[in-house]
Amino acid sequence: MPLGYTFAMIKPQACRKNHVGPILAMINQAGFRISAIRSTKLTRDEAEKFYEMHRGKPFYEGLVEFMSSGPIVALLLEKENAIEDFRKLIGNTDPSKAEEGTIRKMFAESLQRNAIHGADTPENAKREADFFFNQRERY
Ligand code: 3AN
Repeated sequence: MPLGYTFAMIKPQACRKNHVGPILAMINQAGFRISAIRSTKLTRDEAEKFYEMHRGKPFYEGLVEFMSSGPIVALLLEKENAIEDFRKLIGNTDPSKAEEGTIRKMFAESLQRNAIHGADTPENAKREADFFFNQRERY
């Protein structure tokens, strides 16, 4: 299903604050079907690998630390035009710039603790989905 899916991840601070339920409801209301879902805690190594493309950036160390600090919820989401529509639903990386009604506007605390991740290209969506889910976990 080319371009018909995206990968998303609810970040540790949003899980800790019990925002998983409301965020999943917003995702469903926006027309996404949950094709795979798993709650897990990333090891430091896994977080480093997941954010490999940001290695060397000033925020990389803090990001890896934060993303391995508690449970996350990994999601494979199906919808037409999923990547672009999901990026619209979550809003700007920086919550102070995110539009009203977006997930980050509602649940993010800061640029780092911004509640949710959404893949930005088809290549990354595939890489990230394969990182978390095998074929038997996708429905
Ligand atoms: P997005 O998640 O919106 O695609 P990316 O891919 O640029 O944003 O960054 C990945 C993650 O790194 C962001 N979700 C955020 O948690 C963190 N991040 C990005 N830029 C910064 C920054 N300047 N300071 C702290 N954390 C950042």
